[in-house]
Amino acid sequence: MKKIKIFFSALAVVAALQSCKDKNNLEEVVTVPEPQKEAAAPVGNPDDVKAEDAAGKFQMTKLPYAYDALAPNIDARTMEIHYSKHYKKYTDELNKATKGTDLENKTIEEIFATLDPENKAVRNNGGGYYNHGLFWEIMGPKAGGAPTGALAEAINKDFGSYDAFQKLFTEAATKQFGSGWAWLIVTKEGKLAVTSTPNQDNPLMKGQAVTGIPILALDVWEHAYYLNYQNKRPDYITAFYNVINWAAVTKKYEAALAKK
Ligand code: MN3
Repeated sequence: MKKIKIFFSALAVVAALQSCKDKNNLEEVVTVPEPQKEAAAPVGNPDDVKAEDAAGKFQMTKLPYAYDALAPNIDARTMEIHYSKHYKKYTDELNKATKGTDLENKTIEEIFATLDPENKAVRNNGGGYYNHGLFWEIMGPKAGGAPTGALAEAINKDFGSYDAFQKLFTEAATKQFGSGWAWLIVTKEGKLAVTSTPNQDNPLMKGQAVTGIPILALDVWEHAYYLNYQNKRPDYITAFYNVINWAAVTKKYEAALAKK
């Protein structure tokens, strides 16, 4: 009897070992599929994104680089959502708010110069449309550093030094409470100034405390940085200096001086 018991016990051990082996094999099979694929879902192409109203007065400014071109300073997913969802929405809503009105015959700058601040649909969506268009243009891959030429001279003249400008701009972006924008502008006297605005307002709008032509813009809405930086807005502002396309800002500066 004892012998039989031992025999069955031995069988049980062999069976258990076998099942363990099978389990291991099974686990291997289960864990083999590439988990990477899901994590690295491909981002889209900004050129595929168009305003809903193809015949609308306001069309999206082309993103002059790929969604992932500004990484790691601004990640691809943030750029994609920002451009294809937020910016597109402002563009679509601006077309709806101006269609069939006399605003449709004006440029966005002309609209801001005379806009009734109570016209919230045009103020918010027009601001969102213009501000983001500028924001995309003044950033770029392999950018950053400090400006050169005429703009560098003007920065030294009006702020004392590039470092002094950067300190002021960082402060304006950091201290803007809640959603808004930090700006470098050319005033009507032809001088450079740093300012900030709430929501989608900008310094071209009638009634702003500081007015002028924007040449550099930083979006400090949470949607611009939350995926990568969460609540750390100062880290996002620091990273922004790595992607400023100063050649593009200089062109804006020269155009602003010519418009005066
Ligand atoms: Mn934004």
